[in-house]
Amino acid sequence: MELSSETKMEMYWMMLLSRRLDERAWVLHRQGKIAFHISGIGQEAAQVGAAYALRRGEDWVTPYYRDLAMMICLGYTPRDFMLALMGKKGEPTSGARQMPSHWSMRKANAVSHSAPVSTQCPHAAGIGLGIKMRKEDKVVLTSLGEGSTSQGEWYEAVNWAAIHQLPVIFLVENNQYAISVPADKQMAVASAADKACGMGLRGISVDGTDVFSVYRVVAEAVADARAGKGPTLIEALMYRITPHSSDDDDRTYRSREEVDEAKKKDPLIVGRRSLEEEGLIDQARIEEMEARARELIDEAVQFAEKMEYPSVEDALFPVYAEEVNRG
Ligand SMILES: Cc1ncc(C[n+]2csc(CCOP(=O)(O)OP(=O)(O)O)c2C)c(N)n1
Ligand SMILES: [Mg+2]
Repeated sequence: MELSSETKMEMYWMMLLSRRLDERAWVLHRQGKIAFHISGIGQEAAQVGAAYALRRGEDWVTPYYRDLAMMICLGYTPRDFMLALMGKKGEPTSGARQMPSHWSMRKANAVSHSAPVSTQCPHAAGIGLGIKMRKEDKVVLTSLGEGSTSQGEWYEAVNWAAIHQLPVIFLVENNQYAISVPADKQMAVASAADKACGMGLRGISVDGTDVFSVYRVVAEAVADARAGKGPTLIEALMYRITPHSSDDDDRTYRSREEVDEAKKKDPLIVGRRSLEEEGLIDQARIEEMEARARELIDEAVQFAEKMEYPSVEDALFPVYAEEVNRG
């Protein structure tokens, strides 16, 4: 489970690339080039840490809309993201029919989710049951926000996974808010992980701004799941640095001081600090990464801008079973 220096650097790169992509989405929105963006800024460490604890491409994921960094780790590209934001032809998750950030990717075993929050959790429990019945050496990870742990679907999924000891990891990305509602108005317990004790599974809370801590905790849960020890609930604590979405004005419900304070624990700062302490990263290396990210993102934006919109006929795909192998 020890990470090599190379892998640690790669994880940092994944966080950096996702951050810059996400920031570009905000710019494109303010330029009037895209209609909507929902951001994962501040949540990259949890997503990258979790993704690296999986056998990517073999294990299953049912992610949620903030998981850009997780998807990047699974092979989603800057071009894919830009095509989705602009609703252009060739968008790989749904042929540009889903909202942006409603990910899925067949080659990565990443299952599409729909707009009602937590509905990806029963999907994960079902996939977990399938894995168990087929005796496959796989796990499934689902992610959601802390507000979404108020949903009935979530309780049903966790309860089911615990009863049947399914290989499921429930990753709660606790970013302190559900749109404008703070976490203490969503739950009476101090931590979403505390909810586990009422349902008979392990519940662990971890610093979700530290990519390597999240990796360790999720890797352990994955090892348990593979060993037949059933599901784990993991709460990764972080802060939603941006407004809920490009349609939200967070100044109406939280102070700038609060946001500025949280930014001190930005996952990119935390990650950089630990790599610096190990002597793995310096300013020159960071600048190199920044330049590479800018180049990739500029290219992706240009590619998507030039791409046409899907044709009317494309709306029929994949309505009929004979078409499902396309793409
Ligand atoms: C069932 C359902 N109710 C309400 C909404 C509207 N909605 C979209 S995101 C969201 C907040 C979810 O908060 P949380 O689970 O903490 O995730 P976060 O957005 O903070 O990452 C809400 C209420 C929805 N999509 N689905
Ligand atoms: Mg939240």
